Amino acid sequence: MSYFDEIQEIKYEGKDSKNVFAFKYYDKDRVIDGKSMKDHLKFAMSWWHTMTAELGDPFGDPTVDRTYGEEDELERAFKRVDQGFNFMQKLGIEYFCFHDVDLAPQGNSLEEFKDNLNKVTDYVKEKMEETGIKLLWGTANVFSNKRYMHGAGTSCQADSFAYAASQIKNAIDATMKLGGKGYVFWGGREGYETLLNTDMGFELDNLARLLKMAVNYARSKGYTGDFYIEPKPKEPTKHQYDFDASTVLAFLRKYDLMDDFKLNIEANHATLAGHTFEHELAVARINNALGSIDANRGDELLGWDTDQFPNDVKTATLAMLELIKAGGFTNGGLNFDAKIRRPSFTYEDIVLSYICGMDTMALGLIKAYEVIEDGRINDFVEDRYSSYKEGIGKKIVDGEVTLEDLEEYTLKNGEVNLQSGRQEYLETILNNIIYR
Ligand code: XUL
Ligand code: CO
Repeated sequence: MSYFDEIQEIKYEGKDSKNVFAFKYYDKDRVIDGKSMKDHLKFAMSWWHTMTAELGDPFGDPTVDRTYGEEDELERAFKRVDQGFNFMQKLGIEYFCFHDVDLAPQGNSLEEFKDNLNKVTDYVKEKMEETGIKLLWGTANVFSNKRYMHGAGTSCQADSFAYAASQIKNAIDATMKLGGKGYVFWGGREGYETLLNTDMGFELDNLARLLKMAVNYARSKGYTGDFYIEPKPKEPTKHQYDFDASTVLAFLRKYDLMDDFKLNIEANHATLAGHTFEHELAVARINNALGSIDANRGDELLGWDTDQFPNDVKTATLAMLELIKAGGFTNGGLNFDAKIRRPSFTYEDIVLSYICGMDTMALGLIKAYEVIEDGRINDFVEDRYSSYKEGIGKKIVDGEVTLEDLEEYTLKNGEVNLQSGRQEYLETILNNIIYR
């Protein structure tokens, strides 16, 4: 098997093309509102599901060959780098993201792992210089190994905390070495199964201690990028501490971490928390904390993380509207932390999934700007709150009235003259724009 070698460069051919190996909407240099599509979207490849995951599930063995023709694990890691850059170049993807364990084999000790990570990142750096491809963010996998069965930063065992801290230190070093402007904490096992054995307050204090150590370390080495927390409500633990955007923001505020952290919002993590993708993005945005986006969706009939590629244009449009309202990405980007289905085990399937995912987000971006240009939805929202622009409403906003003043006002004003929320009108406009 030749992995991604046989796949041609994927080009933009426009919406009438029937070539599945072409973009229909993602025209990377097309300028929208003063910025190219590629700079709006900042697509990033995830190393794990794209280059490493073998598609096993709790009931079945792996279905895909990820050996890259190499028995030796370190050699395999180097081949994977070749193929990863090959893949990104063919798709025109300018960024990638990784967990430490996706890049390099863990060997038999922390020392061996560190050494392997150094060797592989030396090679990755060479490839980055050769191709111009950049690192979006790095992270440490402190959830898969059994030493993290009770958590990493929230483990009841200090040695697990210390091991995780060491891995995080090395992953921060790797991120900085590769010029990354983001470092992600997804709390893989930071949660609990039962309160009968859990001191929740102490575990959260410890998680904050770990995050502070990471910030102090990175800043002392000159790191100027962002740290992100990626909220998720459940899986693998029954109750993940980073449940959703609001929960994470409350945690960051309690422990005084807001200056260094933003959120990395993942579509399906929102769904699992009982929210929409756009809700989570909006919560992040209104708190000035929208950092980066994990685009993969779930399946609303399933209660777990399927990590599928986005293919729903309406969801993508609403998500892109939030991103635009937030002022776009600064250090962040849009990564596909997403995988193909277990029976889709060929390398062609991976390429097709990325093309569809990138086109979905690109069309979402185009449609979001059409919604803005159309103006009717925005005008309606402006008008909906217009009673706060003058009279008693303005006095409320300006803090000029008390409860007594408002009683006096209401006694004179009488019953409220209610206005319709007009959801049907707004949904009609949205459909008209998306499906035209
Ligand atoms: C797991 C998940 C992770 C993070 C990075 O649900 O989303 O892959 O994106 O650790
Ligand atoms: Co994710």
